[in-house]
Amino acid sequence: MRKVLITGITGQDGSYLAENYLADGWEVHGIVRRSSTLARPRIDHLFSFDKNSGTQRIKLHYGDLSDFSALIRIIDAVEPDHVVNLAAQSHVAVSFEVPLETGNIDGLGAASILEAVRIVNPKIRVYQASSSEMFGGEEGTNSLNEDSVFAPKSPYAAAKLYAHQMAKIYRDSYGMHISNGILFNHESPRRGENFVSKKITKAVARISKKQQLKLYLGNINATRDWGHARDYMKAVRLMLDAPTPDDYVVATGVAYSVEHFVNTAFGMVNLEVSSHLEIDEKLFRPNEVKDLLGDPTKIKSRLGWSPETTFEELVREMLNFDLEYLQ
Ligand code: NAP
Ligand code: G4F
Repeated sequence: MRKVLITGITGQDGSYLAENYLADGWEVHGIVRRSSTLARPRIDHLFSFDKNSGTQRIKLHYGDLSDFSALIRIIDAVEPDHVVNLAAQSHVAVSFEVPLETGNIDGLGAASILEAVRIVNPKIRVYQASSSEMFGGEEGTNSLNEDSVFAPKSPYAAAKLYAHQMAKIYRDSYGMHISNGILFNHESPRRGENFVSKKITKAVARISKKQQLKLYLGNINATRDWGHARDYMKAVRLMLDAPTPDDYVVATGVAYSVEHFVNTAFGMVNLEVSSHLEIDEKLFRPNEVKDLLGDPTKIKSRLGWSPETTFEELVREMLNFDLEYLQ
């Protein structure tokens, strides 16, 4: 049975990617940090037993991206065919609060994964979760592709760019099968609650049920190219299964403002935005990535990937989930 080792398996993307591999018959291994609770709400539903063999096809291992010895030990013991590095301190605004931790995990932690794979077995295929944040997104930027210039604006983006370059260096120097996915924003009902999409849909659901009065946001003029995490994890699989490794932008090719997201979500429950939205200066970032729009031409033409979920379908799915949760 083929095996994948996923770091960040408890996160939004990790949960969809684990489902994707399990559906394909793979054995899925995940690295998890020890925490004071055992609840892992995004992956708890995956712990079902394989009906034929009676064996569990998802297995968790304690580790941390800052612990190189654990990474070596786990990769050596699991003997995976694929290693997917999704683990990160993934919040841009928070990276200004914890810049060193962000650099340690998102930058050096990613390099540790590459070095551990090289030492244990350089034939293992690797995916590194790069980010559109690396582009910096100046106002009015045209659509961004694999050849666009990187200009990171946050500790998060700088750490991701270091990891991105290290992945290329390991690929070119050692002939390893390592791909960087430069993913633009992707959301889902499982999105972390302090990202703007989930903050909006959760607040709109609560306001519509009279459990909350106001939604406080920062810069609502920023634009983002929003897709669905489930679709984007299919792109990750295509990169890992491709005969040769490469770097790919993954995006929808359409961007909307945060304000448009707010209007769409409030419109779905027939509520007036102006009565509920407040702008809070404290939520503005020290350095804002204004506009991000991706050009997915390369992955469409070379790997045949296309987004399957429209912006309206994404907002609807997130809002319905949050409404049902309240019931
Ligand atoms: P997420 O929901 O925040 O998940 C992050 C995962 O990393 C969690 O499983 C978390 O574990 C784990 N983690 C954090 N620090 C760790 C450490 N020191 N050691 C081991 N594991 C650690 O993020 P996501 O949205 O799924 O994103 C997945 C990856 O794609 C991240 O690298 C992110 O930066 C990148 N990315 C995301 C987007 C997007 O729009 N979602 C776009 C581009 C790139 P806990 O559950 O214990 O916290
Ligand atoms: O949802 P966000 O926090 O996502 P952001 O900063 O674009 O980062 C996400 O996407 C990146 C890919 O481009 C990933 F690499 C990264 O890991 C993460 O998944 O903010 C989106 C926009 C920003 O312009 C922000 O300033 O929304 C704006 N915003 C306005 N008010 C807010 C808020 N963002 C958050 N989180 N909270 C607010 O109250």
